[in-house]
Amino acid sequence: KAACASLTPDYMVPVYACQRRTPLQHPNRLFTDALEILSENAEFFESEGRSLAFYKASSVMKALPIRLTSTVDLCGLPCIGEHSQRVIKEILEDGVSSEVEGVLQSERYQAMKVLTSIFGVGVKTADRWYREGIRNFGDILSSGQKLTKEQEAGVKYFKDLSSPVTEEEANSITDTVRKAVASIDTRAKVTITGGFRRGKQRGHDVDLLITHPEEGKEAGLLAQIITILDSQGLLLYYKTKENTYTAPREPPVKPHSTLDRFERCFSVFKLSLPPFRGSQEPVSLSTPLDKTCIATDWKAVRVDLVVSPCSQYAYALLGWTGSQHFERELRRFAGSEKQMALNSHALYDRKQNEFLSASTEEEIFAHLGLPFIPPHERNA
Ligand code: DCP
Ligand code: MG
Repeated sequence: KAACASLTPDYMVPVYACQRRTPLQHPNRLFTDALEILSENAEFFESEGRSLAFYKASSVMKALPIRLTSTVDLCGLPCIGEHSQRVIKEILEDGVSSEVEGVLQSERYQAMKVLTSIFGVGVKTADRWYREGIRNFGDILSSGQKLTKEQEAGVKYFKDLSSPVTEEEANSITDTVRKAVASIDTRAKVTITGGFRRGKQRGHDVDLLITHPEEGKEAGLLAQIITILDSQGLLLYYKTKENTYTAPREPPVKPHSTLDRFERCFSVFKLSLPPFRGSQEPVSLSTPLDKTCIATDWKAVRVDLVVSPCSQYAYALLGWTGSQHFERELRRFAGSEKQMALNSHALYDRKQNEFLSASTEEEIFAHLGLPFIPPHERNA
């Protein structure tokens, strides 16, 4: 087609996000931010299909190597539906999308954004609260809502938990957990996963994966780690979940299920901070004693600890590195293109009727017939 004449091979974008390289930085942020607001807003209305459609369009644009300057450049790109094209066209012409501006101004979006950002509050709860007239943080407290223990922690530490976790803070927490783990068993291993493994400099939490080179020796580790961290006064809140994954002898029932069954601890850490960070006044000889570095400051940080037996470690690592969309696409690709079922525990081949073992992420990509995509390029 004539309209596609300007396309170069650089523009060839494969359909599945797990088939393409998506770096953290890309030149089309203006468009992807807009599309992701529409995706998020659709999610707030529990329109999963619409939410996914906008996200898919955004994700394709994140993989483009150059900045989009004309709708002609959209030609030949997958997953960018009519609605997304309209939004992109408007941004190209006016610099902004009126639909996105409308969403950002809407009372519902603003309220849902705040409410869902509270630890322990999902879209369903936020929606119910919204319908009861709750709009902001203060409304929750004054309405006398019955909160879960998790939500209580979310409310109590809201300010800290809504400020991003820096890479430095994530590394400091990882070190602390490593020390605790090493004091129990020097062979046990702690790996940072989630956004930080993909090269993000900020995140909403710290995701740590724990394993042991000897199968079975990972059992019981988490309880001991928690005891140590708790005795050091480092856990402001925590809740554990037992491992409910039994040795795979039958194929996964729900191939698209995103929940894994590893032993896990959702927590809020008390992270010590160096005193007098940020905008506070520098210390000098005339600084009153009570304003010098006597008390160390601290910050609440969300930390997830996940324990995997070493036989499932590669799958756990792949599943916990994300991005969430990259994971969703890996599972969709496995199911639709390869007749396989993938989750964070295993890969099942429905044609051969067998589980495919892997000790590295590379082997999993190879099982799926995909080129290996390193963590830094999984920011789909
Ligand atoms: N994950 C998933 N499906 C979910 C939730 C999580 O596949 N429904 C996986 C992919 C995520 C990883 O777990 O990358 C960690 O989840 P986070 O919510 O912590 O996401 P990130 O670490 O990617 O982002 P953030 O920087 O916000 O923490
Ligand atoms: Mg994370």
